[in-house]
Amino acid sequence: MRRQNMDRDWIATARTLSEALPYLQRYAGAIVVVKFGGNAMGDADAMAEFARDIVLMRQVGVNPVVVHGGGPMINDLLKRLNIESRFVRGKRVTDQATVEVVEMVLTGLVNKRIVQAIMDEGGRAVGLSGKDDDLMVCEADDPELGFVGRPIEMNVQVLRDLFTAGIIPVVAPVATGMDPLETFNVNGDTAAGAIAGALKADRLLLLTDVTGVKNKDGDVVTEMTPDDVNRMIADGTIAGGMIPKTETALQAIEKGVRGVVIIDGRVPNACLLELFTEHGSGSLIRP
Ligand code: X2W
Repeated sequence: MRRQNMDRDWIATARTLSEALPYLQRYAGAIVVVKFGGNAMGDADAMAEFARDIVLMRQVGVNPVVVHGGGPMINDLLKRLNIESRFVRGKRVTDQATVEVVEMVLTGLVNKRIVQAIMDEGGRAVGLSGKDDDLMVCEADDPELGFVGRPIEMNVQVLRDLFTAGIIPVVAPVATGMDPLETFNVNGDTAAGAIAGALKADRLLLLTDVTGVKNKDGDVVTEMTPDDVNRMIADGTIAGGMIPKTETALQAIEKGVRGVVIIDGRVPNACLLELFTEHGSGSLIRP
């Protein structure tokens, strides 16, 4: 409805849209892979807001791919089934019973929740896992971890087919092995990096619940090269959970991804802020 309304600065809203033009032009036709972690999914509002940003990206001509996690949701069901679980170097030790729960939770519950949220915002989404069309084929990462997979072969044509149809792919990090009866649990960041690498994506956005990569003084470093990252890992500035994330970033860049951004998914409209404003958010790693 058209009306006079002085409660909000509508002129500023129009200006914001106008200022986004160069960014909209830059990203038109770009491939952007977004890793949406279980911790970032929080409540229904956070999910709806994330879905809205993804639908907006698609609407302005970006080809987004959502790769999700769901660690906390897997923990919940394992607990209800009295199955104990532990992590080694950030990855879940995965036996046969666990991999069944992982597949049910990720490809069922979590994947479909995200698909529904995107549909609810007016987008078109299709959920798949690494098993669909052999998107991601894995081998065992480390015998100590059981059925944890390391991607060895990617077949991303199905994602390109979905882009052409205007459909947003939502990928659960579960994969098949060279033996088609095998199922592997893949770390969500690893899966997102492998998919972004195979697509030679323009951007990989790793949504986390920290503000980005910090220097020794605790300030977020807004831009880094792979050399900077290696130096910061070697001298201990990058530590803990940030190590696998930055390593994923380096591997993705090696495969041809143009830039990887580690951003705080708790910031409202984090993806839009990163892509369509001059401010960006979090830490950009690029050659
Ligand atoms: C993860 C897969 C889910 C995931 C797991 O079992 O929890 C491995 O650890 P977040 O929410 O992104 O942490 N897989 C091998 O990565 O979830």
